[in-house]
Amino acid sequence: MAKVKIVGDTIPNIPWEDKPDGCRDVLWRYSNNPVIPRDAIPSSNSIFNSAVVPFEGKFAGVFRCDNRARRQLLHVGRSDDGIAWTIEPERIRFKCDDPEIGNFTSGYDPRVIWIEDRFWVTWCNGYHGPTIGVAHTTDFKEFTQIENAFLPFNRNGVLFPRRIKGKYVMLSRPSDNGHTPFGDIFVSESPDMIHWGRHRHVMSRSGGWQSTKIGAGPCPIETSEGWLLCYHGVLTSCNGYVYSAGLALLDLDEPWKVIHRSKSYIMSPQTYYECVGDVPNVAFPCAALCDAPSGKVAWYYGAADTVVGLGFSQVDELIDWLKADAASDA
Ligand code: BMA
Repeated sequence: MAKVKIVGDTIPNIPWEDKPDGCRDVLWRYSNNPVIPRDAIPSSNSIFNSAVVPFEGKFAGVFRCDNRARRQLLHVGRSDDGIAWTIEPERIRFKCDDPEIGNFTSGYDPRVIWIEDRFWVTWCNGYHGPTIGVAHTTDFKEFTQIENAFLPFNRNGVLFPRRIKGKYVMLSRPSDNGHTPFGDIFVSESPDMIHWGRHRHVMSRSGGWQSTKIGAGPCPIETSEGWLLCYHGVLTSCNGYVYSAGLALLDLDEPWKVIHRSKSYIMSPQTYYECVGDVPNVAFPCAALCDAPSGKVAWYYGAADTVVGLGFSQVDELIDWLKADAASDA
């Protein structure tokens, strides 16, 4: 029984592996990573930065599959155990009332979350530059796309799992049309998932591993201590960008208020499959499964823009680590 309460699902079959003896990590990696290879479907160059959710007692998700023309596309995947995945070879064809918006050019870095009566998918959508695409589904067969949430340029649009004070709430990271050498996290609200406003600043880039830019990762996890947010941070080294991940706790009612924020990364690219691939040195979390009663959290992250990795952690340990790290002089 976890000390910190997670408000969320019970997932008795959450993928899990106990922390190895002697491991000092708070977020430890699955011993058989990567869980999805780059060539899981015939057309793929790489499969990474992808989102999964519990679905009908099993698991489903939306996967970033860059094809061999190096076009960024979104595919459905399904799994009985959250570890062995079958990715559909055909990409998602969104239904959309407005051909201007429904004219899909590219999509990447999806997030998926259940809110009230349906799954919502957000992703980085090509519309005269990157912005935040939004669609919903109930069955992972038919996806209905609605308006883009924001003007270009924006990335890392990440929804909260419930309305706050009656409004849908989304984190995002305004950016540029390229590889964006800057970027901070903002939050916006909407009465209807179409009109977004009341934009508030959440947090800016900071030192070290998060000094170039930051962006929200998986959809925030509601806990008795606040919204637990895992976010990525980027360091510019003489060898290019390095993508690591850290944690923050946000106020439950006013999520632009940061209660704690990690100074250290909780995960950085250190294994072979995170350091070697199409874009070396990238660990990019996009999804978390949480089993509320046990406090188990399973994280899915893109590794080196090439494959999908899985990691595990325990909510009490995450919060204890975050508080200690935030208060440290790291
Ligand atoms: C970002 C996004 C991510 C990618 C990362 C590293 O700008 O494009 O999809 O993982 O760069 O290449």
